[in-house]
Amino acid sequence: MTPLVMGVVNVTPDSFSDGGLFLDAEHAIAHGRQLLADGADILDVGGESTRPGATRPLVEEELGRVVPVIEALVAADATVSVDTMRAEVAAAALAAGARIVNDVSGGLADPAILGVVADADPEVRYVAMHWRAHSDRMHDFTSYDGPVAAVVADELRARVDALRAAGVDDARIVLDPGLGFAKTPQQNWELLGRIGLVQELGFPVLVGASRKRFLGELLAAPDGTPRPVGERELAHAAILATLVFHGVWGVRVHDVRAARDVLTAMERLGRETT
Ligand code: PMM
Repeated sequence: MTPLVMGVVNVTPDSFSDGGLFLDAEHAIAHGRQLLADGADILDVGGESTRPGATRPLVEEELGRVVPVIEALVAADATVSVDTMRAEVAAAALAAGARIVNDVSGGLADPAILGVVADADPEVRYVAMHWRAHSDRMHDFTSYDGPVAAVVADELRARVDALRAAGVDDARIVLDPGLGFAKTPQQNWELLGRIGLVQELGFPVLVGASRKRFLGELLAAPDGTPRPVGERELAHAAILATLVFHGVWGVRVHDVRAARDVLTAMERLGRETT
């Protein structure tokens, strides 16, 4: 089965413009429309950067960033997910037409988000990502008491327990190993190599490897300079192909066109090799 392609629409302040919120939203909407045209199945709209070291926006800032963009992309017939850790933002996003809550903290940052999901339309899905701490501190949490994939699976199982306790049906839950979140590059590779341990929990799995630092480090120049963000796509394509073989539910990517090319070629080849 071909995984769903989730395209990333970041609505964080645009360092190339001083046009303020309106221009940031306009850019994000245009970008989302482009990703739809490129073949995205889902658009993941986020107003908080979770890059390593990032500090958090105020809840009002996050709301002001994501809600207008979600409304516009829903109006363009997109299936929208909201990338947020906050209950208040999740509720506003669902009211604006989002169908998936993508919570990188798996409900740990703001446990009230689980109640928001439980009370939402039963078709609304929830992505619980593996997470240990906010981005400004996550590097202090890379110690795993055992093989990283096994510990991540255990900690995700605990998130499933919390979701069930909050009244969220299993059919609505998607799990994500959280590449790059409280993980060293080595741990990201181990997790990818043993993604089956996460899949064995019995839920659909989403994976976001696109443009992440561990790829920049893998492809670093001899002097150690990481490969620039825009030049990591071929390595990412190899990871996508592996994830297809593992049968993941979805992939979260920045370059939808490139991801779609990989999936299209694999589908075509698959028709000859059955
Ligand atoms: N990674 C980022 C943000 N949101 N959501 C999910 N479900 N999985 C991820 O791996 C994930 C995410 C950070 O990456 P970005 O800054 O490149 O968007």
